[in-house]
Amino acid sequence: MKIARIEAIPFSIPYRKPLRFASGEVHTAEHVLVRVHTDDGLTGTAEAPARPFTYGETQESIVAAIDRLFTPQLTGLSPLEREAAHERLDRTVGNPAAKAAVDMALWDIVGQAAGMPVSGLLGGYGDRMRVSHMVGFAPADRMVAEAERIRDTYGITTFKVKVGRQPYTEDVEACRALREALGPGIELYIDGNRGWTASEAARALGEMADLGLTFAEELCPADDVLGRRWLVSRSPVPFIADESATRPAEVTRELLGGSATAISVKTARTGFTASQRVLHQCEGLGVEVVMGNQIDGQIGSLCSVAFGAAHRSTARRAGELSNFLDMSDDLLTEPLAIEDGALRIREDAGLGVEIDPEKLARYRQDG
Ligand code: MUC
Ligand code: MG
Repeated sequence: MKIARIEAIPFSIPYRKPLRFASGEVHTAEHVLVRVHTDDGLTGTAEAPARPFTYGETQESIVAAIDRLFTPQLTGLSPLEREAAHERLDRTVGNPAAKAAVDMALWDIVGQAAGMPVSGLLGGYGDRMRVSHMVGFAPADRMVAEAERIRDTYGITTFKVKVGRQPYTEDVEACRALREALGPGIELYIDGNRGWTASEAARALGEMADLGLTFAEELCPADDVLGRRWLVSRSPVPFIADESATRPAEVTRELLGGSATAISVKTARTGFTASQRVLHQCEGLGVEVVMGNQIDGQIGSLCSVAFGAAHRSTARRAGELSNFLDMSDDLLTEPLAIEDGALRIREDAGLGVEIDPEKLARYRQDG
């Protein structure tokens, strides 16, 4: 079985409600559907979300990287030769979402060929993850109303609150309002997307000391090297590296440099192969991990839950799996459903991704 061709199809689906955070905002899911076809008729599927504010990739650059660089390099390899595939992909620097989608599509093919679910091949720990919902910027009362709606509708009891606004007191107020409205049984953690300085973050953490936060993520830029170390050494809770730790070498640098004490694992940027490396690094070093969300659609969320449910250390916490709820539509024939606060993996061979051709025709951008 050989890789015969790879399709990179840009598609755009509007959000019902935009997500706003310190490094940007998303109004439309501008993603790329990646389909790896083999010479014996199997097709592996994944999606790459363009996140210029995090990785510099755009929908156009993802399509170009796959069409011009990766397809010629991978054609003719077996989907089992993933190590060789990565050696070739790594000849190009950057482009994490494009590479991750190709990697996950290859795993989808391997699962289909073996007649087994990818989640089982990765580790098979469980069949679901509890879900953590991301609450974006809005006035405090609207953030509270959203969290209550999500709790009441889906049974979700873990929330990641976007912070990093100026002045930081607006975020402190929002977090306090969330804690007061939701009560002590709800888990809250915060993500600053580099929006504060180290001193602002330290003051904000001090003012939120009584709110029982579990984690703090990327409150200030990792590029402010000494300020960030200073902040992390004083943080009362584990400090998650997300966009500063996008590959195994960066994970090592951030953790050993004292710039982080926990890691966000995102299949949208490290696929399954490198996500496992990151996870094993974290397990070996003894730091906690969170399954993060790259504002994924349903295909991406299915990939995240396949990975997160497969491993003990990711499955023990709620994973960020609910951003797709804000999209006005998606491409799967059978939509994902969050029930009792959890998202289940699909038990089909491979990833269980089936694309609705009419929806793809409606949302694709390549004519
Ligand atoms: C997150 O965890 O930061 C926002 C920007 C991005 O790259 O991912 C999202 C969520
Ligand atoms: Mg983050």
